[in-house]
Amino acid sequence: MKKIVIASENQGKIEEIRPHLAHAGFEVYSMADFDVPPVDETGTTLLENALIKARALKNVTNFMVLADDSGLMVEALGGKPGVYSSRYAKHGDDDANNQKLLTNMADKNNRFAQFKTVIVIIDQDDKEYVFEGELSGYIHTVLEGEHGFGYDPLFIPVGYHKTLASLPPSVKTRISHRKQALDQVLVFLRQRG
Ligand code: ITT
Repeated sequence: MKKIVIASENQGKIEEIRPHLAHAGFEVYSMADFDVPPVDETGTTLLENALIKARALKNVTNFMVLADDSGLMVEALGGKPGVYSSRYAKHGDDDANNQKLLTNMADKNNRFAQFKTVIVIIDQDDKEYVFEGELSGYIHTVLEGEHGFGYDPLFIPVGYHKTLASLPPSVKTRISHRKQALDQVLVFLRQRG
């Protein structure tokens, strides 16, 4: 069976990616199955950070690897938290990040934002491939919903009236930034056979 490793420690992210790869016929592993030295995400773009994570994992396995770097770009905040989305608040957990975002958006009328995902695949021949996806929406004024992870309780996708965390998970599965990028990954993997 073909094998692939997801270069992530974010369980929410892994659970969104894993079923699609499994469905495509892969035996799916994550970084936790390997002994990977701590990775510093020192890049200034999502692509740089996805490459850093993918290459660090590729150093310790011959399997194909997949890394996802994502961020929330908020227009009224000049694109922040952006590439620093996971470390926006000092303590960097989801609750602290969401509270900081709410505080910084308190006086903002323009609530437009985009989730962006860059996925990097490194194959068995060390060739690197890049895929991107995005989802446009608005930052809500209160936290709402229990599904998903990260900024999902604050993000209302364009065309909807509830946050991603309040909508049925099947909606995020269908429309998310990650799914847009993954759809391209799946076509790529299918074509390679
Ligand atoms: P890995 O690097 O181990 O994959 P991470 O959580 O650090 O995990 P990122 O560097 O890509 O992942 O940081 C993305 C940040 O944006 C992080 O705070 C996430 O919670 C948030 N985020 C990413 N995708 C999201 C999504 O689909 N919905 C809500 N928040 C998301």
